[in-house]
Amino acid sequence: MDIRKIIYVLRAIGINGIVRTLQYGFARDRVDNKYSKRVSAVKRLYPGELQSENSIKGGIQLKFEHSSVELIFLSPNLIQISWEPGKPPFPYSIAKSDWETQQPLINSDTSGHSLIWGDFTVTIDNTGGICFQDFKGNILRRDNPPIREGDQWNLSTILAPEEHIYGLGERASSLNLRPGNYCSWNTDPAGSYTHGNDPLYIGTPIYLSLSNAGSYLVYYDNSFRSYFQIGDNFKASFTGGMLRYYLFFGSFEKIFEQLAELVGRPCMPPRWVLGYHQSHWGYRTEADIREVVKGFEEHNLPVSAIHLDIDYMDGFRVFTINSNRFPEMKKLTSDLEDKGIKLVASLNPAVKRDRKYEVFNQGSSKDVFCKLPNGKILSGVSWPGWSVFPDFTKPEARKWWQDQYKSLLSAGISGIWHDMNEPASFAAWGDKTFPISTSHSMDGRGGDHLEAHNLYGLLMNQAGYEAIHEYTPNKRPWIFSRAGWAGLHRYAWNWTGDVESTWESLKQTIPTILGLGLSGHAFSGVDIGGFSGSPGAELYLRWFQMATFLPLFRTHSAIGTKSREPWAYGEPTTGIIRNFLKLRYKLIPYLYTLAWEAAHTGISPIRPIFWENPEDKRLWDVEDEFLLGNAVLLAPILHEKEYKRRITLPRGNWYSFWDDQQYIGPSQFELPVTLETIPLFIKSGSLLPMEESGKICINVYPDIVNTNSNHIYFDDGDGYGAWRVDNFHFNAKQNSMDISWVHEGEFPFPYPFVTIQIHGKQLINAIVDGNPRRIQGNTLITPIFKNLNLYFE
Ligand code: MIG
Repeated sequence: MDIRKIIYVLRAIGINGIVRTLQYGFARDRVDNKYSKRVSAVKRLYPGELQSENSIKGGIQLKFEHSSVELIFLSPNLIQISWEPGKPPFPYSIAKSDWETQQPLINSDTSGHSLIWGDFTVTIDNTGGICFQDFKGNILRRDNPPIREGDQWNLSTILAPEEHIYGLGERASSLNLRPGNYCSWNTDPAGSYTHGNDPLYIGTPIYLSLSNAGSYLVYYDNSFRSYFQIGDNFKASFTGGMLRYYLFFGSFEKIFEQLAELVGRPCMPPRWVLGYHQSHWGYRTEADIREVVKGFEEHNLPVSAIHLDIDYMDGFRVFTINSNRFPEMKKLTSDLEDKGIKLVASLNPAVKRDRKYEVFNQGSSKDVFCKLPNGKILSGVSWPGWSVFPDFTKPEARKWWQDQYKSLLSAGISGIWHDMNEPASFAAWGDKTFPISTSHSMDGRGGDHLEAHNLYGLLMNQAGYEAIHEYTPNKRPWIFSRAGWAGLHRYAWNWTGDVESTWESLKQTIPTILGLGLSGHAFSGVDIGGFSGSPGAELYLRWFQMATFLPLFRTHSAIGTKSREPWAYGEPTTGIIRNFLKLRYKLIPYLYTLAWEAAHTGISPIRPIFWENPEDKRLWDVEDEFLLGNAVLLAPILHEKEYKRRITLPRGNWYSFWDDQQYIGPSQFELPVTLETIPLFIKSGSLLPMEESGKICINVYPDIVNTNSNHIYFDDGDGYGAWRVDNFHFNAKQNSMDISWVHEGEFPFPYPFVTIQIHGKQLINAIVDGNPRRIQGNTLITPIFKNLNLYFE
């Protein structure tokens, strides 16, 4: 621990807190020494001799001397493989189990069995090695026979020399995870981290492989602590459970749609969430909050949400509100609501061990807290001091926890922030979480912390989501969470936690968020300016400019750091930030459409640029750019005093957002930049809807080679009422362009007129549904139409 970290910890938890972290360290070690299974030397067991084979629904089951395996096609693009022995995973992450499997074609010969359905073939040989191929015979993946060592499963997958690996949840690593060693064990790095720290808060064992043969995705449905060594081979080790994994094949779209079907789709957020959020661990009172709001008003800056960090509580007692600091929370939330600002409140799973505290007493009498093997309630250390923790793997505990949200929701809190749910318990050394031997219900079937740990955050989010759904049924729940697992996005967004306030961490944000998206976590964000320090004006500005294009757009910072509101740095920073804030708000129709798409497809709005053309290898390692949906490519500025940067564009024609200059891809070039902007490109053939002062402008970027379809989604912004999707079909030529417009859904088009703005061409004439219409420069204002014919110079 460096001195800064010690000061941070002292400041945050005080001397008594530090003593408790020592006590907890001893207590945890004592418990684990007493109850943990002692493993003596174990044999490495290969599957051994093949003994029998059976055909089962959707596939085949093979029994070997030491293990058995089932291979099941759930769909033509999805295969489930389960090696036993070992406990089957409790299906917390799984949203769909009733797949309409068909019987694949099975070819058997003396060397093994091949299963064929659709475009994919799986072959298992008589030693338990498995090979996955597409219809052209390309080998997508090859698994050696898995090895069993005691309770542990080891699987080694042979990688092609050029193969790239992406995902594995939240990683402070390069975008391509190869080579590298990673662990899946949700971990609070305690106050700050940067490039190279592993594991972090979300260790989802999902990755995408990209090689000359194509790509596939794998989900290891095993929540036990696991290790991944990526070198010549991909070696995965799971410390318990059966070895169950799912493999997804096909185009990226197909892969991610199937993943979303298996682990569930992200939830559609309310529209306000896409605005700007202001947070600081240090806003302590109602007066602080009102002051911040006033700052936004005085500086003419828009804001949609203010966050309450743990100081709003009464002595960090979860689900309480400190009545000295917030005497009238309800009045505060409704005053802010009048200004279009929501309050979001932070929650931790730790419940203070305090006999005068209702939540603790109730939870104790309902028997919802985690216990040790001797039946005693587990005590850990968190903000409130000695604390107990709900066992979210117990249905009664989830239900009880769910009931607690009522008070916050009825005080008008609109969004919930779940923190410390890795779960974290402060310890002076060792693993800052529960003892491994902690017993968990696992919905009645029992398990220890080795199995339940990684699921803890997911299940806390489930309880929270269901609470909001129940108590405010006309609102869409919005939670964002620090920890999670596969399926997290059914309930919550996430943010990347306590990143350092350094240029290095700014740069790290892009691969981290891209990796989260490729692991099925569609909506993420980062503390703008970093969490743990006080960035200078330029770093804050560059961070802000990048985050303008991320789903969660929030400034947040640690206690004791300098106050960091968008006006904190004075001019020219505030003015530039104001422009980016305004741009963000203009882009909300586009962002909202992407959120709606993600809620249907599971595909993150934030994608690596290789998404555009996976065959172009020059794109495979690009980790300083990203795509926002299909239309927008960002190349943020990630270095101090950088006034030109190298741009890589995928194939296609790209327009600079700022000046409509056209660039043809695939290409690489240097682009001069200023402090005022970051490079931003729009793909030809796209439309970019932008809203301002109740008016909508549809920016049209013609593509004279291909026809293109684009759409925009609208609804009321919250709840579950009517919606509409406006589909625009583009057919552009050198000198003209036709746009046809049809819509689905009942929600009325929310604007009386649309402005059509043409980019990259000189407009000379426009015909709307057969009638000429006046143009002004490259702009045309018209009511809704069916057909628009545009003529260019
Ligand atoms: O142990 O609630 O990541 O965003 O400000 C620190 C205080 C607890 C960690 C979160 C951070 C939050 C802080 N929390």
